[in-house]
Amino acid sequence: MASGSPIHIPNPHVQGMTEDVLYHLALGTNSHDLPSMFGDLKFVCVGGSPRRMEKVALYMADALDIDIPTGMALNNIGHGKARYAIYKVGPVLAISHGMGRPSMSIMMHELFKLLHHAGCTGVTLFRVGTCGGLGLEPGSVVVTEEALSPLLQPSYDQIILGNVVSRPCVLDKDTANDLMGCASTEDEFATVKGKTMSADDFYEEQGRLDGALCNYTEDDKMAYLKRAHDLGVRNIEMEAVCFAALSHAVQLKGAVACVTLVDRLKGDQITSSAKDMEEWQMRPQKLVARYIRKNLGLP
Ligand code: R2B
Ligand code: URA
Repeated sequence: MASGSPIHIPNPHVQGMTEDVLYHLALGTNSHDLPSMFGDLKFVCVGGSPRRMEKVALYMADALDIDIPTGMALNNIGHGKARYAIYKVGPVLAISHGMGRPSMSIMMHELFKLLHHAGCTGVTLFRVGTCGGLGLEPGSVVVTEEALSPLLQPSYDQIILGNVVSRPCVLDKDTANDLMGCASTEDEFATVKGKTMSADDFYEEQGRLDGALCNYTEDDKMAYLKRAHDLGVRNIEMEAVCFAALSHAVQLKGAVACVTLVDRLKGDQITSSAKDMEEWQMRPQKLVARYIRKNLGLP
């Protein structure tokens, strides 16, 4: 998308609506002045958990030298009425999406309409998340070069009006490369580029042996994970395909950076300490904050 173009919503019905209620965001075109609330947004960070997105917003405020006046808590824009947590710090929106693609998809539809109604231009999206790694030290960050379904195809399939509709998962190569360029040899973690497989489930669809149900062997699991690894998959999570397909469909540039919590070639259970994981989960946004600083021309 050209940096000055407004966000294109490829749905003619929305243009004819006298009011658009963004139900799950607890926002609407008649109830809120969306252009004045959100019109200056240039970067949107999405991630699974509401609490982590609050931390992302606070981290961005600090990294971008944006003051939150003393005594003023960061405002969750949905005021607890929305399904998702939404924070705005200057040109950055941080919004949670829950787990898996149904939850993410609802948020993305309403986010895109929010950006459209607010008249935003030149917005870049980031998913900052957690994942299981393939052959990586836990705590490493993977920047996604291509998002794949559990069939190891770069497509996002939905059933619409009783038909399977496949949308291509396309991520902007330049944004991924620029994000990779924000990694530093001085970082206490490795950042690698690789393909990301998105499953609709944490257990069986990710080939785990430790769910309540499992009717395959450890050899079956390893054969699947190795097949994915041989294709260049370096991490497994639950939203990159939806993120890539839907952002591409509205011509928004997006990139995905996730920290690995476990090496799935070695095990399934997530056993690292809460303290380590808390620190690791800051890592993707460290890269994104550097990207945003560069793009805002901050030293
Ligand atoms: C990563 O972590 C969550 C599952 O634990 C899921 O949202 C994902 O993609
Ligand atoms: N999130 C996932 O979806 N899978 C993992 O293994 C870890 C986090």
